[in-house]
Amino acid sequence: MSKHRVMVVGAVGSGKSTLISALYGGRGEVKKTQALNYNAGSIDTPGEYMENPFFYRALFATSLEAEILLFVQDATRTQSVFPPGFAGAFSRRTIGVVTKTDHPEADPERARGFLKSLGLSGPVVAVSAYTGDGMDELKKLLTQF
Ligand SMILES: Nc1nc2c(ncn2[C@@H]2O[C@H](COP(=O)(O)OP(=O)(O)OP(=O)(O)O)[C@@H](O)[C@H]2O)c(=O)[nH]1
Ligand SMILES: [Mg+2]
Repeated sequence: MSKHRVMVVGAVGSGKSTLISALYGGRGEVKKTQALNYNAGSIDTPGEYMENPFFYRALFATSLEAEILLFVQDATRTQSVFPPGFAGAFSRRTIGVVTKTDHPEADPERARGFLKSLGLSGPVVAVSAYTGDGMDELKKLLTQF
């Protein structure tokens, strides 16, 4: 795994905590994230921090404690909560992650399209934390950075 600390940002219920659990090994069921959650390798953020501009300042401040930022887009969602160019405003390496590609209603290409307008410095990876699809690619990316 990456020696860098990874911060994960995205909408409520987009699969951030489940992704972190799949990357770093968590215990069983993931609960709703209520506050910034610091771990050795990761910083989990509540979806509300991305959905309410009141919290943007907290995201920017917290990002300074990470080296890589993951911007998560749920493949089942028909909308994006990210303002255009949002990732470009962070002085960190930024990667896009499409989640829940296993879901019957997933549209990974639509999700990729949303992430393209974010101004990411890195690539977009599509994954399923459930099936493990794409997870090796993401892990590899994180070790390369
Ligand atoms: N089908 C499918 N469902 C997933 C996947 N990853 C997460 N989910 C489901 O999506 C829901 C939300 O997952 P969380 O990981 O809690 O989402 P979150 O982004 O951390 O949400 P907040 O903490 O509220 O911001 C849960 O019911 C998960 O089981 C996946 O890869 N596939
Ligand atoms: Mg969470």
